[in-house]
Amino acid sequence: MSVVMLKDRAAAFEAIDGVEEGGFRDAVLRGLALPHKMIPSRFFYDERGSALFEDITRLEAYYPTRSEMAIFEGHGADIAAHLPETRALVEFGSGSSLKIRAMLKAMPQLTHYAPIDISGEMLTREAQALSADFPDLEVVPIHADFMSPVELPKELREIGKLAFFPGSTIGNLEPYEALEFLARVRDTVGTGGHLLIGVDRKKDTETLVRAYDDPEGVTAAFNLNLLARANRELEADFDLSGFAHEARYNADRGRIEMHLKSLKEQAVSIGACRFDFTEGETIHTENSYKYAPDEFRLLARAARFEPVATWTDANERFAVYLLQSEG
Ligand code: AVJ
Repeated sequence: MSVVMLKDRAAAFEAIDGVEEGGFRDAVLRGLALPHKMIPSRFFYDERGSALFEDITRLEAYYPTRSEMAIFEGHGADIAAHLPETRALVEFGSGSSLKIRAMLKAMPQLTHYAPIDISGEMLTREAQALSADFPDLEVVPIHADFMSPVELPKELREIGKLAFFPGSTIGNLEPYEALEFLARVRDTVGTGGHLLIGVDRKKDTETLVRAYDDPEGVTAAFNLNLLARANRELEADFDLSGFAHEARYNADRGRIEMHLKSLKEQAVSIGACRFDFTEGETIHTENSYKYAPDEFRLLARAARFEPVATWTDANERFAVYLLQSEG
C-alpha cells in the first residue's frame, strides 16, 4: 500500500493561482454582464452545493446515479472481461467512491489507481480510504484540472490504462468541448488504452425535466445555492425569494437547461457593480446534454475512439460506453 502525499505541493499550488476557488468572482461579474446572463455550472460545488448534490443523487426523481450504479454492479464482470491487459485505472475527477469501488472489485488485475482531481482535499481523503480497503493497490493521486492536458507519473506510462469518467459529467460540456476532452483522454491513455464513460440518454421530456425539478425541491435549493454562495463569498445582495429555479428541456440542442428566473424587476449589487433584472429574465446556470447511443458513438469516433461495448440499465435511461483509443 502506498499513498503519495501531495498535500504540501497542493497547498503551494493553490496559494499561487487560487485553483480551489477557480475565480468565482470573475466568472459571476463577467457572466452577469452578458446579454443572456449566465454563471458556469462548475461553481455549484462549494461545500453546501456538494452536500446538496449528494442529496440529489439519492432522489427518486434523479435516475442517473442509480441507473449507472446498477450498470457497474450488474455488468462489472463483463466490463472487466473486455480489459485483460488493463493494469491502471485513471479516474477523471475523484469522489465517485461507490462507483470506483464497484469497478475495483470487478477488476482484480489492476495494480494502480490514479484519481485526478482539482480538489487536493478530496483527493487525499479518497486516496487514504481506498488504499486502506484495497491494500494491494498502488494509489497515485494526481492533483490537476482534468480539463487541461494531464501528464501521468512515470510508473503509469508503460502499463495498460483505463480512463474512468462516470456520472454523465461530460453532459456539462458543449459538444465541441466534449470532443476536445475525449481527444485529451485519448492522449492520456495512449494507443490501445481504454475509456469507460457514463452518459445520460435522450428520453421523454417529462422524465428528464422531473429529474432536474424534483418534487422535494432539492434541485431548486442546489440551483439557488449559487446565489447564496455569491452572497456569502462576494458580498452580493441577491434576494433569494426574488428568484425561482427553472429546468427546461431544449429539444433542438438535446440538453436540459437550468435557469434562475427573476420573479420581479430588481437590481442586485456585487461590490461596486450593479446588475438589473427584468421580470422573467433568467440566469442560465447549467446545460446537461443528453446523447442517444448513436450520437455518442459518433462523437467518440470523431475523437478517434472506437466503441467496443455499450451497457444500459433495465429501463434504458443511462448508458456506459467502453471505448478504445485507435492511437
Ligand atoms: C453532475 C453534471 C452529471 O447534469 O445531471 C444534477 C449535475 N444538476 N442535477 C447532471 C446536476 C442538476 C449533474 N452532473
